[in-house]
Amino acid sequence: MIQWFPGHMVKARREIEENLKLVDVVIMLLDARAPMACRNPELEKMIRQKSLILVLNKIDLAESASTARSKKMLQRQGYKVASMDSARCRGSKQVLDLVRQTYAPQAEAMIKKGRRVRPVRIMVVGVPNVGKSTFLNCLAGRKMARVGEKPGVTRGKQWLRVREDIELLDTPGLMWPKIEDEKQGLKLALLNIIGENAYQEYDVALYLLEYLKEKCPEILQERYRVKHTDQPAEDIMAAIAVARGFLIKGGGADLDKVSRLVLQEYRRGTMGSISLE
Ligand SMILES: Nc1nc2c(ncn2[C@@H]2O[C@H](COP(=O)(O)OP(=O)(O)OP(=O)(O)O)[C@@H](O)[C@H]2O)c(=O)[nH]1
Ligand SMILES: [Mg+2]
Repeated sequence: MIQWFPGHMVKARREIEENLKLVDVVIMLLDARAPMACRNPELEKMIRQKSLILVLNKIDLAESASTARSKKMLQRQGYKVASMDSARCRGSKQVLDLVRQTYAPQAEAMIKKGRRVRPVRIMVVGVPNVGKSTFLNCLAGRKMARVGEKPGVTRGKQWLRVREDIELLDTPGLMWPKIEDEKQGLKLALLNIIGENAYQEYDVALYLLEYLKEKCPEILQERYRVKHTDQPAEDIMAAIAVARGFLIKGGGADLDKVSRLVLQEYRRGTMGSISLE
């Protein structure tokens, strides 16, 4: 079973909890390729009392039909949902509209009392590496928060005035102590949400190949030159090694190298936009 709950997250959890009092709206980012797997039960419990907006991020790496389906399903459950490509800053208008809508009752109350409407305070939360800092930079229109390809980049909290009317709090990606569902752990690892020392790349690559085999065998055939996709994922892995000439000394297949390759190509979208839900 994959589990990942590094020490700094205990402190991060406490800080998020403390700062919730200061916040008007919480925006929770989910990876559009597997939004359900990205839902952190602990985090959702903590923010239960707050106005929440869900943002399906990285839509450029997801299948649009699948993103639309997830969005509809979440909306039916009563959530406010937007979708974004934060890397290219596409979709921010949708998010800002939802923020305005959510903050309107509070803003009106301030006006009624004859007070100046203060900037809306938004906390951005989510599991690691979903793009929280990138999202914040997009809304700010400039690079204010540090971004990175690996999970665990943002450590301390920081309030940033991103626009005239918005203050944003970036938070470190948060996991929860125990992932109950094995598939969920594999999806999170595949999406690079879980730190790489918490799993074997080989196991996650096998999961990916198994998934591709069922869902889009043509990728295995065309991109990786696998002739027969109806064989076990282990054999597909070996076939890719042979086709690519990934061999270890003595002539055996270099399965670690294949694992790294397919994980990287999935994560970067090189093999296409493939959703997991
Ligand atoms: N393709 C694509 N990549 C994105 C998008 N948003 C973020 N990224 C990339 O995802 C990686 C993680 O981005 P960050 O903004 O650091 O993610 P984070 O949620 O702040 O991560 P932690 O601080 O580690 O929790 C970076 O390589 C970003 O460039 C997006 O919408 N599309
Ligand atoms: Mg960050």
